[in-house]
Amino acid sequence: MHAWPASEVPALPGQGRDLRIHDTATGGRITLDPGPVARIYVCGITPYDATHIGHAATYNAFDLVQRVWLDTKRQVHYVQNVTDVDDPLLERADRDGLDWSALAERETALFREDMTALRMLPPRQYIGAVEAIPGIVPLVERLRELGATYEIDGDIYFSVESDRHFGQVSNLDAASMRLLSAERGGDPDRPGKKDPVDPMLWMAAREGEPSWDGGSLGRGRPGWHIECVAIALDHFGMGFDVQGGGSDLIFPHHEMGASHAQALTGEFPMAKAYVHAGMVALHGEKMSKSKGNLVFVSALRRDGVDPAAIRLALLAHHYRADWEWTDQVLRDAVTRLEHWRAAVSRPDGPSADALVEEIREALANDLDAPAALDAVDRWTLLQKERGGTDTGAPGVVSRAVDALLGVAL
Ligand code: 5CA
Ligand code: ZN
Repeated sequence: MHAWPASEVPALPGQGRDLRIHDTATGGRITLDPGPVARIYVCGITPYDATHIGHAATYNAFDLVQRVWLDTKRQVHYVQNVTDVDDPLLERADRDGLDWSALAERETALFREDMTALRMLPPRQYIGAVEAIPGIVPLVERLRELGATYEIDGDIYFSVESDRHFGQVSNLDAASMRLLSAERGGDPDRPGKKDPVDPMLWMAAREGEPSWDGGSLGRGRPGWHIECVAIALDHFGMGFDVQGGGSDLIFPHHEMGASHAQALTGEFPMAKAYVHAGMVALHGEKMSKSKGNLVFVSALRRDGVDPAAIRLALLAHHYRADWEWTDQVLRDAVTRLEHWRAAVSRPDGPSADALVEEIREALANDLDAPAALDAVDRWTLLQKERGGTDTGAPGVVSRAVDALLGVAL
């Protein structure tokens, strides 16, 4: 599947800094030391509705990871999936009388437009679940050979018992796992399960639902977690740098994914850091397609909101915080954008050398974008109140804000 076009990332003077980031699995901050090519897998959308601000906030966090790495002169190998077949997508297509694949295609196309408008750097590979099926089948077969699976009425389940590191991503107790499994696509109450949270690897074909040839597995479709594992292992193998997504993916999705990979390879861990963005709410509740309390990026764009202002609204919140989208959040971002643009459109200004270092340090410090915005605000205020004589400064600020924060002034 094709991704979307990359915006230019201006090179900056001086040296970027290594990223210190919060890792969900260990609960602490780690300094990542990727090789010359940093590897990051970020879970993509399930395309049954348009990109909302919550999605955009999560992709913004991982876009910052990329930008910090690029600033250290590393290359970034970024892979993202799109869950273009899964229960919620089929249910929505059914409800609206649409063909499921046409719905997925339409919403994925809109997602690409939104990502482009927001200047999110594209993944090198953008892979759909459907196109990943030929790679998924042999992995499920291999897990079966290893004795890590069992069957209920033709559906193949993964036994979490088969990975001795199971539980080390989320560190949750059994009761919490069971609760979250029921909420997030699992079936803990199905009779015949060894462990209530065991997830499906391969679902036998259902009447009226799409299915694919699964070789020795029979016709069916893949489970959700094995989809991301197959794609990540295909491009990276084990021990890649970052597995990313929103905090609602910690359990079961990233826990199960890590266990699938660890059971398959006997290696640990799957990723060096498990990084999770907080949840954006609207009217007091998590913004979610299933609840329908959504603010769409495309709708804001249609209303004439500058995508750079949307991006600044996202950046004003620390990626790990849960926060609430309000009209005021957007108004503040629009005002900030106006101030910044006015400040960089003058022919000279106060020196920006220290500012570039401040932005770098803020982002390297667990992606502290709000601190980076404060630093730019301070330069902007100085520019407004006192000005300066450095003719290169406005250009440096503009390039730094573009390269490190993805905001075009
Ligand atoms: N296709 C799967 C991942 S393989 C999926 O979770 N799709 S999704 O469309 O539901 O979500 C896409 C990404 O947006 C995930 O990383 C999810 O954690 C994140 N996300 C969803 N809702 C919110 C929200 N309200 N705030 C922040 N991030 C969110
Ligand atoms: Zn995923």
